[in-house]
Amino acid sequence: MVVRPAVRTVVFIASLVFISVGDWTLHARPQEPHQITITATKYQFEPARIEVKSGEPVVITLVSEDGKHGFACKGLNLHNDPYKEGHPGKVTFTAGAPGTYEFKCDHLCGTGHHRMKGEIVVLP
Ligand SMILES: [Cu+2]
Repeated sequence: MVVRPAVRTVVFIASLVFISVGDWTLHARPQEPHQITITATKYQFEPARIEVKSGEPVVITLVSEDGKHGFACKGLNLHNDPYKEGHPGKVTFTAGAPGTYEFKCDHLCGTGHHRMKGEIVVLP
């Protein structure tokens, strides 16, 4: 069987397009967010230290076990309205520049409120 040069060229180009589109769809998939749950109790966060990678999407679910608590991380410009038992909060962000950023409870929750701190470590 003789394949004409024009047909060979069309098949070759179609193969390149097929390979390119396949490669593009592989890389176009959105990255699954790094899911982290932080539990707040009087007067601590658990875990109090979390690590994320620079550039990765992150979802932090904030769970309270004993009343209203807050969450704020000024260095990463994160804030969540007070959350309470059965009504978790959620903070979504993409980790920026590597570093260590303090977060704290920003809802006055009792005498030990000032101790409710933690840190988000953004790794390179
Ligand atoms: Cu508090």
